[in-house]
Amino acid sequence: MSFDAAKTLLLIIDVQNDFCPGGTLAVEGADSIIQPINKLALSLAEKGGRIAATQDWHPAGHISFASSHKDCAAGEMIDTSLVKGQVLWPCHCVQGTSGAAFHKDLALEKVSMIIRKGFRKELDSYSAFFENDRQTPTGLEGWIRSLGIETVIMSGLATDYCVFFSAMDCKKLGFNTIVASDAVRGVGIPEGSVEAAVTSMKSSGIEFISGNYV
Ligand code: VGL
Ligand code: ZN
Repeated sequence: MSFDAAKTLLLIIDVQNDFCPGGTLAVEGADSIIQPINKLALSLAEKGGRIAATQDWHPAGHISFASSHKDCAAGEMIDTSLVKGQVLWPCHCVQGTSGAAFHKDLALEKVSMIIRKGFRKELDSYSAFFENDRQTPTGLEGWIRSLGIETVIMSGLATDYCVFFSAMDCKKLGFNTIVASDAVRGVGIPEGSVEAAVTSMKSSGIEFISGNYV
């Protein structure tokens, strides 16, 4: 597969302390994706590509936190007024906290856009393109269209949530969509969700690559 690096965006999804070992919603092996992401970012930037990062950015008492609901535990699913089937999570990525900060080893120099999502108390956002009502845009689509981006490479956390929803939206929007397999990790809640996400991404025509491909 070939793509024009100058028309390619690397999207670094939610590489934040709360999703890394020691965080409140730690993804196993999350720290092992940082070097592959940094390498990709540096080589893509050298070839004229663009780099954007997302940050999960919730207000305290966010609707996706189990602690915001009476008698609910993390891992349960509820229906909210805006979203059917909202998974409840431990409190994570609260705006301005160290848990919401990027991992200290993530190379941010080449990042020219940071999209913060999930900042509305009553609405969660997994995808970097649309919030979980599946309608409210984050602005990423407009930004990359105005730059003439044709290909988006997905990296970061988590394969079965934010990476999955971002990649599926990206493909639906008509961009050539690639997941960098060695630069993503999943949470696996509920069990099997990573495998299910990979299967549906592949059957939607999303490509998977690994190694030194930029
Ligand atoms: C995410 C669960 C809750 C993610 C964000 O980044 O995949 N997962 N909030
Ligand atoms: Zn979140």
